[in-house]
Amino acid sequence: MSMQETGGAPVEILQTSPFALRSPEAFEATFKVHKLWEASDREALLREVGPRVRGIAAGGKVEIDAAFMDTFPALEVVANFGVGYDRVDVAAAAARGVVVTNTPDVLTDEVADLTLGLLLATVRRLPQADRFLREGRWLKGAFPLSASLRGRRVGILGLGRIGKAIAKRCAAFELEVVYHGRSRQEGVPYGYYPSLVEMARAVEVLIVIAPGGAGTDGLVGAEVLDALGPNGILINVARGTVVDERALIAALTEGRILAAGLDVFEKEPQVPSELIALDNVVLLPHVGSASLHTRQAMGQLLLDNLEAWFAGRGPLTPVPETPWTGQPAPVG
Ligand code: NAP
Ligand code: 8YV
Repeated sequence: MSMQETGGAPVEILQTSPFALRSPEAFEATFKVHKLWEASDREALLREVGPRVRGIAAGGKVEIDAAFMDTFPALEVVANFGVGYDRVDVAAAAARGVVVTNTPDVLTDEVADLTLGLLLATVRRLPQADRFLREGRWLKGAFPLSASLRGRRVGILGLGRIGKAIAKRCAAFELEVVYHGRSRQEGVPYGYYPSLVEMARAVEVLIVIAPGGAGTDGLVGAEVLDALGPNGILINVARGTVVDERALIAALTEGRILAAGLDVFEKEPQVPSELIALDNVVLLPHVGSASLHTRQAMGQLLLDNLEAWFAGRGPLTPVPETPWTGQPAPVG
């Protein structure tokens, strides 16, 4: 089914970066898709198609800010590839009557699985053990005994969809879970800490899975890391910006925390050389949701949002800052 405007022309979409789709052919048969990353002259492409673009399929590092949105006077919807939408200026979108959608739920279990894998890898030093074997060092002696997950309390910063899935997995590992967020949640079986520093003081593992953006910038800084303490393990699967990277490097280097497992970084894909040089960190290239199965499900949900919007049914998963008011989109 192609989305036709009056007069027979297909709805035009700007795609900012490549992402997984079960059927890219279906996407391109449904919409006229302009691929920003393939353009030899991006400015020229934007000048040419900007006035006709009604939807943006957003992913990768492109910031969808107010100035970028102004390139598209007919813009109705920004469909974000990912549940985190910190690269989209949702206030600017709301001010323009543009709806923003994201991809919640379809990646929750995948990211939670990865988080437990990263936690185990960090505490039991699995990548270091793998390197030890490959380098032939086992032939000369046993791998040094590691720290243990046993007896640790886990504090979750951000007990949302993914945070709850992580908490369930932690319970299966017989780990006590507590959480911090801006408010206490009714009906959850985990202890609540209104203060992040107090929670860090009470746990030996801190898992960060709150959204990025201005509200959480540098939330985990020196004070929180010092409260976590020399036996403490930090796991960040949220956004690099939530953790003060310089403070983290200092705490790891000086043994003020034990170890860290990081899937995200402040300026990814740039990772500070100081982190790479450390032996008490496990570093992953932002792979929380990165299985084919889950990335295709995310791509499908993005596409379903665009199709629903341009069929006049409204968005399937709008972000809270741009709720759908029930005004149908102009039917294409
Ligand atoms: P969610 O359901 O919206 O949960 C977010 C949680 O964070 C909520 O419990 C919220 O609780 C808390 N929170 C929000 N602002 C906060 C603040 N300023 N201080 C403390 N807590 C705060 O989102 P989700 O689906 O679980 O996803 C969470 C995030 O994970 C995404 O935004 C994304 O950045 C990241 N993520 C990373 C990967 C990866 O590949 N590594 C994959 C998927 C998602 P309160 O409202 O009570 O504060
Ligand atoms: C993706 C994510 O890696 O959903 C998110 O917020 O961080 C990940 O699932 C990313 O959005 C796509 O590059």
